[in-house]
Amino acid sequence: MEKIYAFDVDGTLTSPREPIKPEFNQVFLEFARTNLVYLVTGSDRKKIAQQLPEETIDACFGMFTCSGSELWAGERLIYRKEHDFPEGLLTVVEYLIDSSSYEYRFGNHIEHRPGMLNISTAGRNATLSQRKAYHAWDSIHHERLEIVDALQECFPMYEFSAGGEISIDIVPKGWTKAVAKTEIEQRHPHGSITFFGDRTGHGGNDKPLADALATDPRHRTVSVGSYLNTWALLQLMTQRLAA
Ligand code: M1P
Repeated sequence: MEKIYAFDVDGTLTSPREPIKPEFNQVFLEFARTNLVYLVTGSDRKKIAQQLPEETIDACFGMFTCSGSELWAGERLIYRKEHDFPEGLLTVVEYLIDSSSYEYRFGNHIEHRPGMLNISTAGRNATLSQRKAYHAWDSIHHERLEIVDALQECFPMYEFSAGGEISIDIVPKGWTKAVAKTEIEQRHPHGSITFFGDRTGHGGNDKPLADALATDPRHRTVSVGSYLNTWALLQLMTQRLAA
């Protein structure tokens, strides 16, 4: 059976929004060159290119961005799905951002991406230290999970998930990372998929893919705590595959 490996990026190959560590990149690049690897991220291509070298993206068989609304092979766009989000949803999102009890706002609170919205009460213009401060606050106050649950109740035709450190991804129902399973299976009907993700729990944006993979015994999900876990596992797997 063809072995396929799929990796989330933020929190799984890198710290959220940070570049991959050069030493880990060497390990991952070698793994991607010798195995069939896909990336599956909520982020867009521009952001991932700030975090992974182009040669690493190129070494992967494909990269699903915007939660599976785009598929890239290196710099070639294979497909893109778009969606117009309704005014009503945007109004509620604006209200929730305005009424957040987090005391700082850094700008760029609603980002439109192909097939998805990314929203953040702190704002995407937060610097690395500002995003870490919000993330620490959110870990205590659980604002993002509360917003996810509230929006999910009001808008059942959409799916909401907390991805990286400061934001929430919004997609039309079914346009989650689970799309990657369907797309990979179409391209590799006899493949077994092993997916590495850090947000596989309640409200996390890796959960829909992990849940979809769990319906088929050929596939499995490895939940990691950070890129350091992924790094250690890849080193172990590389040694085993070589033995
Ligand atoms: O890939 C995980 C998430 O990474 C970013 O999240 P944040 O800015 O909150 O750390 C975003 O690009 C988000 O869309 C993505 O899901």
